[in-house]
Amino acid sequence: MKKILVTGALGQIGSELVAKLRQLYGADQVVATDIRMSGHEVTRSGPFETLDVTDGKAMFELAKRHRVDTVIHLAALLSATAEEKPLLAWNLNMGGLVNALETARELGCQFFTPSSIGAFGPSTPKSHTPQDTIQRPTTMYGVNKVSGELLCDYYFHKYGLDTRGLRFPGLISYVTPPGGGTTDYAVEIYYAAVSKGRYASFIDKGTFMDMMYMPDALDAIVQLMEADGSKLKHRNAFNVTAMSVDPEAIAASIRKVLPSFVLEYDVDPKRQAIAESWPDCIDASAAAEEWGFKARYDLDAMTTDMLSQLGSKER
Ligand code: AKB
Repeated sequence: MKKILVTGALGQIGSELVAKLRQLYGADQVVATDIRMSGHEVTRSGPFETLDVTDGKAMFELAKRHRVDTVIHLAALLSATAEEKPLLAWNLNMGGLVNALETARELGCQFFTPSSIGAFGPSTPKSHTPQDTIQRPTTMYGVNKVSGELLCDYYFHKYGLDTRGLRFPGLISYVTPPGGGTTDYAVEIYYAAVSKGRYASFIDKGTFMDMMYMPDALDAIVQLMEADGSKLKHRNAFNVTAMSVDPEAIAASIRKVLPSFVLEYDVDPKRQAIAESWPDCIDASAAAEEWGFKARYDLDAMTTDMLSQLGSKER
């Protein structure tokens, strides 16, 4: 039976991933950690400890005490915040990652950490971005993500550590809102549609980025972690996506359910510049070939579910 340590467990991915892993492997088998302690369900539904991922010794001792055999390292600053605080981002994103890799190496754990479409940059092919291509990102977040992909490859080649990872697109969910990301507009738009019937997007019309609904992202993590390692060629940076959308496409999908929804624009030049440096749509065929990745939700299926889940929260 797996014993899994999750960092960043109260974040957008972590809060839902911990619940899923506890369902799959048993509540006591998943040790959730985060720098903050909150009244979140994750802190009550199984073991929870506060952990600052920049403290490598604390991480190692916690992992050893709980006898974990898998480390899922999620704690990180997202793209917009990282651009505001580049040094903090370097220290947290890279320092946390190397501590998590060292913990996994010393304890012989399987390892997962997410990369992102942010690992690409303006010189990357924008459309159907291949799995293996130019990666010269111009954001601190992107620099962290490329370095992270390489570092995970290094730990695999040098130490035989079973490292795995996905390049996530924007993730959309109704459970825990993201914070500090460039793709956050695609989550805010649904909350605003339900609560106010209108939304002012900080990303401009015609700016396409990849997105994926959270249930697909969680399935992808579990599927990749359970995949036969001998079949993986791209261990640490699989392109995954479910749709390529701009704000107008999401609004049109919302209007199929809420016809009076109004989309306006209040473009944030900083986040717009980040978005423009990323691909329009990435190619996820390597993930499909090597471990069977397939997203279940397209834009309309995701919209229907998001609006009904948020609507029932609102009532
Ligand atoms: C962000 O916008 O920073 C993240 C990401 C795509 O990695 N959602």
